[in-house]
Amino acid sequence: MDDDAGALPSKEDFSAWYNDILWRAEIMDVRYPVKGLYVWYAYGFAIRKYVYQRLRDLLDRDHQETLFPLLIPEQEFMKEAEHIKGFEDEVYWVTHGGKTPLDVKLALRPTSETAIYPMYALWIRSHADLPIKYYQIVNTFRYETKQTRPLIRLREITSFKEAHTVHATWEEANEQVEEAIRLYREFYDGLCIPILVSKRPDWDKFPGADFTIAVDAIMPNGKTLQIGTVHHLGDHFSRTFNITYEDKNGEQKLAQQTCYGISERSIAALISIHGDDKGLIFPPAVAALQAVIVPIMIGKRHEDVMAAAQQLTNDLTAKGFRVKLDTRDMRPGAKYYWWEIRGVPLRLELGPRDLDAGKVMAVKRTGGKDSICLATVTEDMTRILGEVTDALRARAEEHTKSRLCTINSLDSLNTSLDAGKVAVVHWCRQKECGDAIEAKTNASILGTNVRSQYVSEIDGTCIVCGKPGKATLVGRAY
Ligand code: A5A
Ligand code: ZN
Repeated sequence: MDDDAGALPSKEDFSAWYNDILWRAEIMDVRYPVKGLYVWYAYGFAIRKYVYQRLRDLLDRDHQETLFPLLIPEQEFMKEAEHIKGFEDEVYWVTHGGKTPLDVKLALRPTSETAIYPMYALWIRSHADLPIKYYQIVNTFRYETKQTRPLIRLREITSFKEAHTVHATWEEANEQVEEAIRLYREFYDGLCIPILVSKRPDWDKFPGADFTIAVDAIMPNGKTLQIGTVHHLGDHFSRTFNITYEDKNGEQKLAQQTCYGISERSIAALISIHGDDKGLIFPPAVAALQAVIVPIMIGKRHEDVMAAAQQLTNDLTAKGFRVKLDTRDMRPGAKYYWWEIRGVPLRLELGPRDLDAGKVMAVKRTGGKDSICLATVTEDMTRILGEVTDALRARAEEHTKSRLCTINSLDSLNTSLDAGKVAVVHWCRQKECGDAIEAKTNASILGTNVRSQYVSEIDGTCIVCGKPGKATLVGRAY
């Protein structure tokens, strides 16, 4: 660690903290010489591995993983009118092979509907082929014009999980939308990240969708981050790409589709929501290292302590815990600092006195320590790591609750947004009133049909026109 770099900024100054922690904890290196493209450090990539393994495990219950090409021919990309309108300003084009201009321009996928659906049209023949539930985890490219930020707004999204399902009826596709929301809830619950699920207003839905359900998290500064979306595509794409099937009566029908995606924004939220003034804190389920073992070596007991620490490391590893013995020639304090910044949830300190007492000191990254018996340490580990998880979840829920408020007038809406809150207002769902809210507050209508334990769904009167309105989330979004 570079001592000249001074201290980590306080998390109060969230954006400074975020930029700093990414390199200090070795998550992302932002020095790659292309705007909006960043490099995963090995440590950050290990976190990604565990986070995405959870996502894969959830999906693999009843989806299958596939892999489609990165390049999409122009004529396929241009087929679905709304989809093109939504993405045309964001597409990177490959126009040459070496010095030769290509006959057909090739888009770098900004998302893969137009790569996947022509193949679905070939694969799907009969109702017996349905449903299809495929997903892939790939890089996608979007020429973002808003300010790019590591893990949050990328021009190369390196970790784009996109699922694409096909169903016989609109209702079955709608049931899949619900299922995807349940999957995302479970995924984020595993990361101890509280989420707000809502239906985006029509003007903010995915280009080519019937409707979009979004998953937002509230970041430490009160801004919201969209960390997942589920889209009901209806038959928009099946019409365009001719995805039809023969139903039980021998009739040709248009298929109904959904798609849903999550990116490394999930990791941005993970880092941001759980970190503190000392650095990161990872929930044990996705921590690259669940515990670091620091031998405290004093005088003649050096070899004893090291042997015991090695034994402890072996035992815990054999039980499936991800642990590391830090044998570096550094002061223990410097090691503590090193692993605190990197968010390792538990530190096990083992010195001569602990050894004599048959104990090891377990120090939780969320606060508190516990002297535990070496003899039972493998059982105690599960409990203590569980306590860290519980503390993180409770803290994150507290944060989310404290950021939400219910607002009845446009003036107080502005004040509370300025104070870093996410507001629940009532809105009649008319575009003009929506525009008025957004213009007055420089914020976004996140959505209606809010499904959250934190938000009451009781109807009220529109904050602009006074007509009957639905509970609606309003926030300043990343
Ligand atoms: N085909 C569908 C799934 C799709 O593309 N949906 S989406 O456009 O909403 O993207 C899915 C998710 O990717 C978003 O909810 C957001 O969390 C994330 N995402 C979108 N653009 C991103 C960007 N430039 N950088 C990082 N993540 C992004
Ligand atoms: Zn209104």
